[in-house]
Amino acid sequence: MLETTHHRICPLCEACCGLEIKVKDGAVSSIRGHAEDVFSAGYICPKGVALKDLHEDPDRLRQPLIKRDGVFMEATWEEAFAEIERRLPPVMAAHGRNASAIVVGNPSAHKIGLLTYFGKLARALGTHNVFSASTLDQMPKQLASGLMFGHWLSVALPDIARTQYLLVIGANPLASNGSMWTVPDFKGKAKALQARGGRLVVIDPRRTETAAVADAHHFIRPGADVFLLAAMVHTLFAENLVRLGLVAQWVNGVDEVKAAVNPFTPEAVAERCAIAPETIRTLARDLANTECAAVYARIGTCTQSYGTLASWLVDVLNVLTGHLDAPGGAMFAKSAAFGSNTAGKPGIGKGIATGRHQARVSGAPEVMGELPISCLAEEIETTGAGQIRALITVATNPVLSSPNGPRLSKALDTLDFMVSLDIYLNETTRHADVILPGPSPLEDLHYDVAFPQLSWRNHARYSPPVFERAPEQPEEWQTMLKLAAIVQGKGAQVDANALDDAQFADEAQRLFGPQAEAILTATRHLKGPQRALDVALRAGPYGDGFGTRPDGLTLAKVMAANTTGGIDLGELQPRIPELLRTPSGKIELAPPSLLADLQRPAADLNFPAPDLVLIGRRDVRTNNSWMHNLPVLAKGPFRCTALVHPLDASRLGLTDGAQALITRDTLQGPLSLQAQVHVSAEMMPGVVSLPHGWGHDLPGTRLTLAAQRPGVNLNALLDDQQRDPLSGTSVLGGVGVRMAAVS
Ligand SMILES: Nc1nc2c(c(=O)[nH]1)N[C@H]1C(S)=C(S)[C@@H](COP(=O)(O)OP(=O)(O)OC[C@H]3O[C@@H](n4cnc5c(=O)[nH]c(N)nc54)[C@H](O)[C@@H]3O)O[C@H]1N2
Ligand SMILES: Nc1nc2c(c(=O)[nH]1)N[C@H]1C(S)=C(S)[C@@H](COP(=O)(O)OP(=O)(O)OC[C@H]3O[C@@H](n4cnc5c(=O)[nH]c(N)nc54)[C@H](O)[C@@H]3O)O[C@H]1N2
Ligand code: SF4
Ligand SMILES: [Mo]
Repeated sequence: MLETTHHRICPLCEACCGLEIKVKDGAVSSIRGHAEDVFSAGYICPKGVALKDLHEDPDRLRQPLIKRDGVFMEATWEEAFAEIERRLPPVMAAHGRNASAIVVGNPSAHKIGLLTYFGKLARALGTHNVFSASTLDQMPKQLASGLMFGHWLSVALPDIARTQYLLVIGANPLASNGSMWTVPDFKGKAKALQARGGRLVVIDPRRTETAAVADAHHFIRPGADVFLLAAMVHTLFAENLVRLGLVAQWVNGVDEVKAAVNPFTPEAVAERCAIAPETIRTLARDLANTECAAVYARIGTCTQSYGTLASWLVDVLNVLTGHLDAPGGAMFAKSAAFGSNTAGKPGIGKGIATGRHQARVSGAPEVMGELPISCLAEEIETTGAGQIRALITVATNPVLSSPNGPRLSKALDTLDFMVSLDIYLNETTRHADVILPGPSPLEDLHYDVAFPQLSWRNHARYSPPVFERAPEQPEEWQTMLKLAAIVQGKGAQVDANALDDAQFADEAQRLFGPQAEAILTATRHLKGPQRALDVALRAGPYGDGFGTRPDGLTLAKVMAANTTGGIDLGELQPRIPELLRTPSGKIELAPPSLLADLQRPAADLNFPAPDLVLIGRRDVRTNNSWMHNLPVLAKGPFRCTALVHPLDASRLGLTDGAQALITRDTLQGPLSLQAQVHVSAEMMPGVVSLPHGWGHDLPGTRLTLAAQRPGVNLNALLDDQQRDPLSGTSVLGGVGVRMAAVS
């Protein structure tokens, strides 16, 4: 048979690379980067190639599973929905809406169906118990950005194409391919930056792959970023380096920031960060004195006790050095569709609110409509009104991805009912009563809803499915709508398409009023996320306005550009003041809640360093917990190793390749796991690095290959009670541990 060529955006990580996929005899014959892609220009990493393995993985679920007497049996879709209808609504009827909970995980950010329909399911449940991987990840950045700029998704990112100085803190884009910053081929772009005389500087407790290509790298004591950043801000004021630049007339709160960082002199923080005062000053001066410069920080600065403060201070530095919203500085993308910061009145808004309700057991405040995922186990365990008894998980594996996974695992077994939308029977979904699989990514259409809002360059790219779905396999948005209908008492028999049509007609009426009729007519040939996408593109900032701007974008135009690599919408453009949605219409440099929270690090300045602390790590051939079952990624050296500096190895009697016990002491007694040691001068002395997402040796899963080299679960050692109090984000690094050789 003839070989056919397909162009597909990779849905596996935030880089959103355009791929060229060849198909012969019904199977993938090759996957490579699509050289003509306007955004990624042919870049690909090994995970993109692994889409073939994912599509063909015999362990990937292709049919629903129902657990009967503790054993999973394959079932039809009709049987699965009937089982859910039989068991879920009664729990909610007996115990109230908050007795149900929903958790959504990382892959949902990459799926238009899951992302645009998740809200409908959550609203149908009507529960306060909404959790996501965001509170293991970027919530601090979103909270800080929301407080400063008025919208959760107005996140500034480096204009890498034009910058001359890039300071990267707690991120390793050479392994992760970038996060909260969609930047395929970071390495190529960093090299181009250096070739034009610019500099890349990295702050990380490990000499990472990114640090290795940087012009300078400084170790930092884990968890100490807030001190470094505050001292850099202090230096700007002390040395009269503050220049607000283009955004000057739109900034509130400069004097308040100056007063607030007063205690954080370079001398005061140096020991806490393990960075010399003169180095801190040089970092601040270089940032201020380079015309085009930006600070970018990521997960290493988020998943720590001062995550929101650190995320905020990053943009305080960008603002005070005149780099915010300036070409070559830290800018804002403007997406073609679903750009939440292009909606509504430009330049002013309601801002964001938190704490509209609280977690029942801990009292942790709601943030962005969610409660901290680390509260999930205690909310299931603790009896009383509002105790969680029924759970829906959507593309998430919190038994491995959340701190204190073993506790959560036990709690899940006590639920009255659990449904998982997932493509594997894994450490979390084994606890479900019903598992509903999504189609293979290659059977799904693709348009990135989230990442164009975080992209290094503006673009619009759509991919049709490469393969047809099996006739009985629903799209995931249909599954979500069905679940929503079941909990709303509309019955499992309801037709998802008809329901979607009715809901769309209502929404069009609400959003477009008198124009709604014309919009319904114009989109009559579409359904589901495709229809939502057409409306979003046409009503969006580059859209055709349903005919009022005939040259503008439509879904048809974006679809037609699929084979030629999508539509380029140009380099980042200044967006202030139009982007702002704060009530003042200004950038709030000094949000009161953040100034108040600075009391915590001020009190913590002289906290002594534990002898040894644990941090995490990513490898380019992994993706959190769920890609260890794919042959092309699983091969090669064992990756779940504990990296230890030679000085620590010798003082602790650890040898390369040998096993060691890593122990964290808790009030309830010691918690330990055993890992293979790799002695490496990459590490900062006193810091050990172990990746997360491993520990595939639990019973009852169906992950044949992953189970052969299971690794250990870092999160079995971490504490589910340690959070950044503002964002609810878990502390996943900088935790004091002991290490000893296993004899
Ligand atoms: N210690 C420590 N813990 C961490 C981190 C860390 O750095 N250190 N990182 C944290 C971060 S940043 C994140 S984002 C979280 C991730 O946390 P999670 O989202 O809970 O974890 P993943 O491993 O990404 O699990 C994804 C799940 O989605 C399923 N899946 C994959 N594709 C699809 C699909 O198309 N449809 C459906 N329905 N399901 C699918 C997979 O089988 C898997 O069960 O982990 C966090 N945990
Ligand atoms: N290959 C691969 N790619 C991925 C993923 C994956 O699992 N594998 N996961 C995806 C997800 S969900 C996310 S959120 C992104 C994350 O993307 P990144 O933020 O780039 O993630 P990491 O590679 O973990 O880099 C974090 C760095 O922070 C350092 N660090 C740890 N603690 C501290 C600290 O206290 N301070 C400072 N300054 N640094 C610290 C670590 O040594 C590490 O080098 O990656 C995404 N991409
Ligand atoms: S970097 Fe790799 S995993 Fe990420 S989008 Fe590109 S090919 Fe896919
Ligand atoms: Mo993440």
